[in-house]
Amino acid sequence: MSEQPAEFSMPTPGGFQDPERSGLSADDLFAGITEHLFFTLGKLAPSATRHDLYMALSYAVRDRLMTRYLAGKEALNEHPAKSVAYLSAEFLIGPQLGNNLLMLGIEKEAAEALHRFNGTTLDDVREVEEEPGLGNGGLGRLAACYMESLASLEVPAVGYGIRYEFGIFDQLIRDGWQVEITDKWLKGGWPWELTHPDQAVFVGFGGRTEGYTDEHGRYRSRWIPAEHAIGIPHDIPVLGYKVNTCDRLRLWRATATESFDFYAFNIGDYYGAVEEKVGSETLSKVLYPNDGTDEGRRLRLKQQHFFVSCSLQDMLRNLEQRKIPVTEFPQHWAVQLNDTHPAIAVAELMRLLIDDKNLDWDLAWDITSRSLAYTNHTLLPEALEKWGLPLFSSLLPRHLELIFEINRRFLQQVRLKHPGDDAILRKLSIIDEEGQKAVRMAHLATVGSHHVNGVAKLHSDLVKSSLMPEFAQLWPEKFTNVTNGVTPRRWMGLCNPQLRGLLDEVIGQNWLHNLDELKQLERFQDDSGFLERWDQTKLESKRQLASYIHRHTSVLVDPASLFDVQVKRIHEYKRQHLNALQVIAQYLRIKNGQGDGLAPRTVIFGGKAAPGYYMAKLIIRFINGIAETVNSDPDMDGRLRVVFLPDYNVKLGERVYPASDLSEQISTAGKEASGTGNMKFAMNGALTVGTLDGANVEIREQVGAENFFLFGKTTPEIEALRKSGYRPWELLEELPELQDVLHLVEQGHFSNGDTELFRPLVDNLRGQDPFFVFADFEAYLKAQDEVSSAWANRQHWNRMSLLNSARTGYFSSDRSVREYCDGIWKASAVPVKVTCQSNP
Ligand code: NBG
Repeated sequence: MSEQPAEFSMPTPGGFQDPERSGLSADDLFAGITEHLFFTLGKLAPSATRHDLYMALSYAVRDRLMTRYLAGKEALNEHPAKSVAYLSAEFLIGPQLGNNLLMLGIEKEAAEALHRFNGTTLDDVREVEEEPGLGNGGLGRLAACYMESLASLEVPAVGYGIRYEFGIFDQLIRDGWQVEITDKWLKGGWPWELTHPDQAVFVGFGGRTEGYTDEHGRYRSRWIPAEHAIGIPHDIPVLGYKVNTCDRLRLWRATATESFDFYAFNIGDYYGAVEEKVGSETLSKVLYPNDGTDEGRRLRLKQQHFFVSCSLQDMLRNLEQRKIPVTEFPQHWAVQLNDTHPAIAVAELMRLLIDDKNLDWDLAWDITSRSLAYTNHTLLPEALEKWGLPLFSSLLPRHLELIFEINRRFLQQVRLKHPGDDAILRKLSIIDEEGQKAVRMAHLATVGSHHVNGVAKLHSDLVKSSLMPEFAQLWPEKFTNVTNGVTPRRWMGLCNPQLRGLLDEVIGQNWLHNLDELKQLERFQDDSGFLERWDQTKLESKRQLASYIHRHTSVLVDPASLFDVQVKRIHEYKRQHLNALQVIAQYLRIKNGQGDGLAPRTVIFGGKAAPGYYMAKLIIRFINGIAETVNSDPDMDGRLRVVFLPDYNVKLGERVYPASDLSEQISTAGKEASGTGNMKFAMNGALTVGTLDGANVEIREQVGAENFFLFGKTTPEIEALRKSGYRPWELLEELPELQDVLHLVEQGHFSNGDTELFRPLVDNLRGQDPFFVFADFEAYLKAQDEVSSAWANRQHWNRMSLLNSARTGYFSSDRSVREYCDGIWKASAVPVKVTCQSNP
């Protein structure tokens, strides 16, 4: 990536001592907090609550981002360069305060300033911060990591998405079951956003199209939408690590065009008078949990079109304001489609260029297909989006016309390559003609993009070989891989201060800029004194997690035991039930006096199940049943504990990763596209027990096979088993230990004698076992035995742990984002200079 410098001087309004509010000392921050308590919150310092202090400090920190936030825009005006537009229906950004302090390098100063308010600590205020749960899991968190790395690498970028009023639900556990309650992240006020109503955008829905002849005698089509919504941008600054680049997340909130229908009101219909307003505003009300049910499908498609249209119009307006011709769109915007949720962009950009900007088809198509690129995040058929034609045409009639034309031209290209092959036309068509006709969004995205990438080597290979082989054959150069990465700033620097301190001391501070520098740790691999310190930092994090566990679940766990952790969304393919069955096997061994070689373990689970996903919810109930029985059995004291941590989210992840010894990455091979939790664990020194799936494959390559507990069938072996007719009930006959485990479950041992509760789970495994739990069970137990013996030699374990951290530089999202910039976006750094106080 080449670099172009740009300079920005803040116009200085007179009269203030610190006109830019840029001072970074403890005194400056103290003044900022006091000022915001008084002027923004209307509070006097002595009566300020923790939440007030959190708000006031956040505003003071936000002030310190403003010069940089504005400077980036100015820099682009002076030196036009390509910006990345990352379109994503989800951004799981996590708490902002601590992260911004880290990025500015002012954690100590902020702590000192806060301390002057009755000894308040940073932890006190960070604890009351609500996190915006604007995503379901890995996909949304990845988008947040990428935005951070883009800013840290000084690349101009905007993350476009939806400002859901209600994000992912909060999870409670009642009687062992998951209970969902609405997430009210905005209830206490959220200080990190800037609303720009002046930049609002109109979006149409429904209605009809009509043909007409324009003044040049050309036949054209015009869309007459039945309704409109207005999108109002809410911007969240995304500051890079110790640089001046401050990118933006631009999230759209929907509001009605006419908030009040006076005619309806005058005839006495009060409800009718606000009906349209209520209708338009439900658009950005709630994030969809990914449970693949039909409910709300119409609203979901509306959400997708809403945010995509707002974002593309915003990009076009931006060019217009800078007097850049629309034909230069691809030189100025690299638009990334994060999964198929924004895939409607292919048709919407065509519509805007043809209908609004009056370009002809070929030019519009050239611009569109040179600007868009698509990332695929899953092979699971139920997650590949399709929209039935009746729904699509009633909501987006003009888009459907355009899609038919895109498809017609595309299929003509296929015909030339495969003359007379109707089967291939049916397979590749954007329109699924089988059964109820539907638009295949992955096909639309692929046809309209210049690159299509998977998110780990194995996954990208499977996209080419099994998901879209005919497409890959047609356009081999289009398909590529970018293995996921995570930001080391949040996932090591911020969440693991103990480890950060140790690393800063022994390898210097540059590793947070360049994670490959962790390699230097290798020189300590045989230094027993250092390994002891390594162990102590881990122990300290485990103590803190143990205290959290006690406060939130009342379970007492021993920080000296092996913390064996599986945190992620609950899904059958991720196989939390395989882990649970293995825990029962260990329990039985201990009960039967055969547990001598077993490491004392605390097995920790966490994750949300989609509200409509019955089997996933039953798995949560199952884990809680096991926990209750195991934790109340005196025979298990000092040997086994099981914990289900409620409400797993970014904030909780920050507590969990540093405190883990063993990372469970046990999905059925071929199912997990990449995983990113697996990387966070390894960076923080956890060893992995895992299958050859997703990015596990590359983690094992990097850290070394000898520092990874591998088990299980490979993707081709699973495929072969499926093809040969997998019969789990027969397999079970050869697995006596698993039989004992299942008998105990069926006898109601983990359900207070209730023999029915877990029957659907056991019957499903015995009868179908769609994710090959039985097939991998024995190998998994064996791998867990290896874990136990490795734990017995602590010096050796610590060495493996150290080597895991040392060799995970590759999984920094900086590396992934560089690959996107060089290979897909062709975007470069634009370093920004500011004349206000710079970073320490
Ligand atoms: C998820 C995959 C994960 C992957 C993330 C980020 C979806 C559709 N996919 O394996 O399941 O790590 O995407 O790429 O949420």
